[in-house]
Amino acid sequence: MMLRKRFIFGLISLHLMMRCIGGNESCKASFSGTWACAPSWSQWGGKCYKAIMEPLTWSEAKDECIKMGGVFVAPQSQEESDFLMSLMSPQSKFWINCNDLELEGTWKCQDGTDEVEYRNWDNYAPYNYGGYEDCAAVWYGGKWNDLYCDQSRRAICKAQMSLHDNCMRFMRPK
Ligand SMILES: [Ca+2]
Repeated sequence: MMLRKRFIFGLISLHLMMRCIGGNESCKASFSGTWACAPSWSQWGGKCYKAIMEPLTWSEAKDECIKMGGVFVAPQSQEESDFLMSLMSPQSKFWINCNDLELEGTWKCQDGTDEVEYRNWDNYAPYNYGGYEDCAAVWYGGKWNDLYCDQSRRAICKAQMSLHDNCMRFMRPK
């Protein structure tokens, strides 16, 4: 009897799996779907954002965003910066994708591979304290400060929205 129950349960599970994996008619019918952010990512301005709450070094944060299917964010406007701060608890400091590692004093900010012109340095920053503060973080009041890249801070990743069908699958565009 127990075996029979298991068999029936197995059949039902298999059927449900095939509905989604096999791309049956009900999944195909809604394939046009909607653009959405993957679960646990927050949507803003047509993009998806996720905070990494575990402190990481600047380059670890950059790698982690890629692993998560996104890019390390550098805000492109005050509005985007305000949104990023809302993802963090008040006054939390976090890395952004800006550095002057290549050439001291020449700051490069990138949103993925796109150059970002927006800057929001705090008064007197960047200081280059000690001669090697080469990575930028959002500091008090949303202003930026330069820090040693090997400090551990939180960070935020940004990703494209993905197509979401009624089988709860997300397809990230290439
Ligand atoms: Ca520097």
